[in-house]
Amino acid sequence: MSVGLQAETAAAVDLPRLNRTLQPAAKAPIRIVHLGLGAFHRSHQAWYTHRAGDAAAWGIAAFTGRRPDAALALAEQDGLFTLVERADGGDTFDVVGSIVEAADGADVQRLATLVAAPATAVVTLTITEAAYRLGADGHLDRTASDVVADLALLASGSGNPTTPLGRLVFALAARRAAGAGPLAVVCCDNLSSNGTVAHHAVAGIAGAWDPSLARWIDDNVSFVSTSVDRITPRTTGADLAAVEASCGYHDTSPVVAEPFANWVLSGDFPAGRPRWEDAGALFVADIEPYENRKLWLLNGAHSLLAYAGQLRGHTTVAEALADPLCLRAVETFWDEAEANLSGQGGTTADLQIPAYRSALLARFSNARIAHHLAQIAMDGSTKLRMRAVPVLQAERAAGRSGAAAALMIAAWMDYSAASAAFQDPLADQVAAANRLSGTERVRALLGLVDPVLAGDAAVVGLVEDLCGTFGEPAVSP
Ligand code: CS2
Repeated sequence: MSVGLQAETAAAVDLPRLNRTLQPAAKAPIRIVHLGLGAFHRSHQAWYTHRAGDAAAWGIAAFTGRRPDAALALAEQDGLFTLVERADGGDTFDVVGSIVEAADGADVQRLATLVAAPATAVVTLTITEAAYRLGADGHLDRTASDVVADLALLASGSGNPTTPLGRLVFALAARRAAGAGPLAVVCCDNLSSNGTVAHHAVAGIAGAWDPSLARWIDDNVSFVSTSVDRITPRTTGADLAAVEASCGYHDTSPVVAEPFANWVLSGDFPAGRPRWEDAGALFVADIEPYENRKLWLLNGAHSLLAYAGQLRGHTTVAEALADPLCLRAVETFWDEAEANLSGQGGTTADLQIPAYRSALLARFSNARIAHHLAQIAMDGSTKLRMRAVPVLQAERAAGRSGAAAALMIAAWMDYSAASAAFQDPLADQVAAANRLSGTERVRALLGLVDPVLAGDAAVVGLVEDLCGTFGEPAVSP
């Protein structure tokens, strides 16, 4: 929550502040530690925990990432916040009480204390796809400057790690030292096999610091894979005002989300977990079909709309989807994705793809949710590896062109050259590639997403031909 938003409404009205005196809500004991206290954590894992049948036994201590602001604002409300469920037909308001401590992510000692507490059974993560520091080869990039810096800090013991995974490794070392036993780490970021990715990244950092810690993690930490879903746009000043008008209190940290929510989990919880199934979570043995359906159909369409839509001058998902050129690109990409989802072990019927697709069209068209394309466009080099590359690879392996998946990559390339607001962990390399021209530029940009594809002249040619499909941009930052 930005300080600007707080100031704007605090000055405008004189209402009581939301807290546990105003809205009596007992604080559950801390048994979950969360890294990445953003809007999505609040609309998703915190909301599921709040609605679990045994919610009274499961409190969350949530840590911010780079800045303390969200923790400071939430701490003033004893962790309470309003969830605004925004349907086509109107808003409903619910106070969520599962976050019982909101802390600055830089407070690594507090994180270590809580992770080392025997009562803590679960660590959840929403730290962004890019924070796993995966190289294009799918493994931890140990040369990333912040990873190098954290490894040096851990080795020297001279300071606190600054990356979320460096902090988690530090805290897991404290748990080992305390003899507090096994626990589950639950990755809630939009990555394929996100539990395995989290495991590799954590083990990579731990192993480079202290191989015996990496072995302890392998033996004691269960990395649970999940598919998470709930469209959660950034909160605006108008949202704060809507809460005040409807609820009669001042809340600096409300979160707006669509009514739809989905959580599929796969893995063990050696120290227990809340009954999230009471709130609709699904526990499965094989998560891959679910995660591919979500990553390709929902997130893939999102990325395509983010780049194509902005190149066409649109600002929100709903606006972009109303543009026939963008809609056609999405439908064609979905056809390609679906052809490859269908191939998985006869799961097509369970996945109910036609219904899923039409539900997505309805969710994306919810014009009351102003989901900004610029928010989705960030970190594309990482996101495309999950959203476009697998479909493109599968299509080519099946002897087809993969042109719709390639179009998503081409639109990202055009956007990267056009946007003043381009944000990406590889922004410097992207800028350098954009100084090249023609085929060389396309090959260099593709190499940042997937070096193998960049080595395939036919794919480079396909992407190059598709560049410019959405016109020469007037992208607003
Ligand atoms: C979006 C996701 O920003 C993005 O990349 O695609 O945050 C998306 O809104 C969520 O995964 C929906 O569950």
